[in-house]
Amino acid sequence: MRNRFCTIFALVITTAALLTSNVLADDDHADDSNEVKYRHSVMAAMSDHFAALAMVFTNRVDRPNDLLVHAGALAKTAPLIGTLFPDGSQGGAALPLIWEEPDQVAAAAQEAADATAALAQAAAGGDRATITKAFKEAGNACKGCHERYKEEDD
Ligand code: ASC
Repeated sequence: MRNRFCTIFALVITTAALLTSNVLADDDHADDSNEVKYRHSVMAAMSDHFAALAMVFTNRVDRPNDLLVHAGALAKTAPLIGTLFPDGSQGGAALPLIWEEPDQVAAAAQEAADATAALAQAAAGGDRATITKAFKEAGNACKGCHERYKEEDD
């Protein structure tokens, strides 16, 4: 029993170390704080689900059942956005303006949460026009916030 616990513990630690080193190796921001890295990881996860959902929806892959997976992941993750900018976590691609207008940021984060919830609901309903509209609105919620609060990509 004790041995098995040790094995599992070792696996968890090794996996965590591997993943962390992967993030560090990949990242332009190796010196960033863990809060900044975490913010980046969560945002990148959403970006990837958004991209995967688009591939499914436009039939670039024949995986109709995956639509719900990605829409659900977005709807589950987006409520974190409002928590990703605690005091002291300045840095990364986040512009300082975020910490100067927290109410506006909270409203924008809520908008993203609402838009992804609507997208998940649309995906569950299965109507293409409704999904298209919800997809665009979710994209606009991401984009609107990034335009005001995110450093431009190079
Ligand atoms: C993404 C991503 C963004 C937004 C934005 C939506 O998947 O990485 O920054 O969606 O492009 O318009």
